[in-house]
Amino acid sequence: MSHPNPQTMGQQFGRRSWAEPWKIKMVEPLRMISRDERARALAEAGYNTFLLRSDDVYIDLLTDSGTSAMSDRQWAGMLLGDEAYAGSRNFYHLEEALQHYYGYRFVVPTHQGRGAEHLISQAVIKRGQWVPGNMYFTTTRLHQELAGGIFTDVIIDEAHDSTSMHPFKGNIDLGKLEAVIKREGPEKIAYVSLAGTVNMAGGQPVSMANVRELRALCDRYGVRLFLDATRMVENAFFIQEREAGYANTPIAAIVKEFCGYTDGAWMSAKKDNLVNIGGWLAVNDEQLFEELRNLVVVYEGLHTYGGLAGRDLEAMAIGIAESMSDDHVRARIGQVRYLGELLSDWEIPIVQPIGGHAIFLDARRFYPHIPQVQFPAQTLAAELYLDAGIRSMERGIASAGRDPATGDHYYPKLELTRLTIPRRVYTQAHMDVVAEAVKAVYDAREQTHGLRMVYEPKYLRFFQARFERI
Ligand code: P71
Repeated sequence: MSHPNPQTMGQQFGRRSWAEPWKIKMVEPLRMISRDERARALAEAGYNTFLLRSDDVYIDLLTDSGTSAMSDRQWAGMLLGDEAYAGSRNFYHLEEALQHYYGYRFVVPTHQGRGAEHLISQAVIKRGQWVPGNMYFTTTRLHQELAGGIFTDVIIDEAHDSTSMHPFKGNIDLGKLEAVIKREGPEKIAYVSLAGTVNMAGGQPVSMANVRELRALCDRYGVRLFLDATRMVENAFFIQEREAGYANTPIAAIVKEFCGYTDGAWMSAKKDNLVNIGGWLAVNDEQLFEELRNLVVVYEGLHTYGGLAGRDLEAMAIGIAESMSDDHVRARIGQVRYLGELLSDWEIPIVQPIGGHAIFLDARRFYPHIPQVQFPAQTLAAELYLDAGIRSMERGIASAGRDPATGDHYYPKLELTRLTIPRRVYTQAHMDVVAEAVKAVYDAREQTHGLRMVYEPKYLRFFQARFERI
């Protein structure tokens, strides 16, 4: 059969095609079960994608966390694991990589991001102190609250508007922050909690200008500034692309300059750093480091392994270097953008601009007839699974949880379903299959009803909550 106007996808988008800067050496077979089997699996999982078995999933876009493919070099590094209890050589390799690429002086490994969040929150927050941040992340805010802190959101207003095209929707509103500092007094501020490419805002970046001004503001009041570096490499890509003066600056140099304005960082290495498990905490203040190094032995393990095996530390050290490659980051974000552009060309409501690690479907606009208390984003995640075996994640009212003061739900402005792309795992053909499934679910939107929550656990309820169809 001949085609009237054959075009590659690149040509259809009006550009030369790009390809991933790697080739595949080992494959993992996928399994697709029937629609009836998916309906059964979904009901058994209480309409919660966290409760599905991964064997029942075809394309898994639940998260980019710990789901990356490691390189041949990382796998080779795993065999060089020095499993000594103390002083493993892999720790020193990790320490060197962190000092070299992120620029912090002192390093504490942890088993993953929330291990690091726990330690920094316990070490730095005094009961009743405020923690202003650029939107919240679930585990981050929970650890801040468990340490007695009061989180308050000081992100710019545009971040809460899924249609705003602001290029740096992750920025902190310095006016809002200064108002909190003045109202409470600087001694009541534990630290400013800044995240690169803000996850809950749709993977939206922070500009270099913003962190520079933030540093100046914090210095004026003697307030500390800590960074959630989980997706800071991806944030650097947006600075390179959008901020004047950075077009020819390598990703690695942008990351280092940005981190240089902060007093330290915590990290879920399961994202940017291309490992399946791992995290770290890094600070410049020696006294704080001593405290953290002491705390880590209580909760994670000795300060040279922090809950990880030597081989995990080695894979992380190598992953850090690989993650800083401009080609890698461009291909990674390019793939996310490819999927997003297809969906927005089909006028499917997604958060704009397209962020770094995921496409966020705007469930409010997708299902305008489903009220927020009937979990539109959770509903959309369930429908995508049912249609095509694609697993996504709710990032709306279920994730937001309840206000500890009133007991009522938090009602976040953003009611989103996240299609999160693992790094170096899926091909463009997988993205096409995903796009077509989203389109099919969108076309059937008017016949779709919401959900009611029938089981709600106390902490981070979205992981284990169960729902029924209304
Ligand atoms: C993501 C995750 C993993 C996750 C965590 C909680 C609920 C659902 C999914 C984890 C992050 C993150 C940021 C910005 C800290 C953590 C915790 N994200 N900061 O997006 O995105 O790290 O999972 O290694 O403990 O799917 P950890």
